[in-house]
Amino acid sequence: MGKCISHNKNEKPKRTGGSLEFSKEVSGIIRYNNIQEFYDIQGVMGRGHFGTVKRAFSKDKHDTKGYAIKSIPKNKIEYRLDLLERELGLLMTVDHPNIIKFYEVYEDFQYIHLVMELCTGGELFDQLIAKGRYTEAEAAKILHSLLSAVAHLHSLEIAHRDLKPENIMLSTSDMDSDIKIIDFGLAKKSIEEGSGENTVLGSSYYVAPEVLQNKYGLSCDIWSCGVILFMLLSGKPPFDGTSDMTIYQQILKTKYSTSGPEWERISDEAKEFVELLLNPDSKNRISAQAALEHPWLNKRGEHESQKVERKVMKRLKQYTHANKIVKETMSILIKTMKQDEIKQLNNIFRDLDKDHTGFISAIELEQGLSCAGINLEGEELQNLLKDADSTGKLNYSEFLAMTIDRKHLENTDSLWLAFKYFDIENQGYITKDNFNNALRRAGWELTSNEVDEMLTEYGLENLDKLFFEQFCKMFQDPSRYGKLTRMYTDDARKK
Ligand code: PIT
Repeated sequence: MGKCISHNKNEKPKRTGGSLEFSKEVSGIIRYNNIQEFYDIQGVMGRGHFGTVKRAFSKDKHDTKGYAIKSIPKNKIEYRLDLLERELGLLMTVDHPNIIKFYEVYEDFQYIHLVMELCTGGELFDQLIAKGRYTEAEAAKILHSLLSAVAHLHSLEIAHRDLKPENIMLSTSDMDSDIKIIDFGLAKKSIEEGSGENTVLGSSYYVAPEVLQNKYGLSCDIWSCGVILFMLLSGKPPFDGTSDMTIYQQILKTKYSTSGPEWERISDEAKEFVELLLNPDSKNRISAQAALEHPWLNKRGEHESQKVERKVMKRLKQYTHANKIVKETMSILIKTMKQDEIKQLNNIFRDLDKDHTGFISAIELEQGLSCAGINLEGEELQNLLKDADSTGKLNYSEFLAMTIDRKHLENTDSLWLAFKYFDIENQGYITKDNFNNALRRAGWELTSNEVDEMLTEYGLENLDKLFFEQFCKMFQDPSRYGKLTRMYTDDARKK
């Protein structure tokens, strides 16, 4: 650290010298290509910790989804590389419908660019100012999403430490848009409860009293959720003042009131919930997991997941019969899907995740399937989870890959993007090596015999080049897709 960074624009990019020295884990994912070749970067959407966030579109015209790119000037972070590394590491770890999705990272001479999911609805903060206050049902919906994201973070022992309406984005500009937590610049893994960090973090209104006293843990996020809820319901902060100092004094007194005129029409259940979140005793404050069981959150109203559940669960069952190329292609395709297409799946995911960890266990999956009238035999269920990953649980991205509508596999525009992912050298065709490498990148271990076997299924046994047309045929002939892939999985199971 403290290394000199060259800003000489004529110098050719190289991995050492001008580049920052990240740990192995993080440096493995950094791309040193010119980001402008891949993205058309447009206007500024916001400013966060170090750097600006701009809206961007992929240069691939088949990918119309849109992205948010946060560009951090390297000269601002050279002394705090550890912080950026921590932020990247955390963004790579988390995986939840209400947490901003992180796609890739580029480094050039002047900047580190983080490519992230695009939220087009702006900050919850701006909406709060425009609206003044929310109905209980609207506030309950926001708190439910917020707390399920926090429960996921806390299950990974990650504290966000800077939850505030400025760091909560609305996914779309729809009235009932879901929320996404952003900005992991202050987030930290494994802070011991009550240990503190010798720094006062976060914005003054939302800071927990124990943070000011420098002995805090994960539960400081719950306090911030309490302040946010207080503001959503009443339009006012619980602890106010004319300066940071006077606000801190109020917070340390931990006295607030839910009895002013703003609270007259608010239910007792809501007030009780606010009090549970704003418990001054951080050790006994309600956990995110327990808060999600609070009856007030049922006020958010019924969503539509029941109707689609059976269809989604059927797709999940079908997934066990798909081969690895199909599976990997589906996981590539979810990257390019727009938020409105996956909104229902988000609800179903949260419904299935009964213990609110952001992972679906074998028991939760079995219960979900049987509620939808689908019975999976023990072995089939185990296979489904084994495919997902080694932990025996499904995470959010895996769940999406398994349940997206198969119609995406029939759409040539989507398939083109997947094809390009396999064709990493941009040759216009895919070789067996490309397949193998792409599958390995995604964590599938296949021998060259197994790849041959898979290609034989499609009548492509003597292939050394697979062109786009043939690639599409692999997905677009459902009779063959069904029968042949089943043969393959049966075979594989015998091994
Ligand atoms: C926006 C719009 C959008 C995403 C973001 C901001 C993301 C910001 C962000 C900043 C971080 C971080 C994660 C996400 O760790 O679609 O205005 O520092």
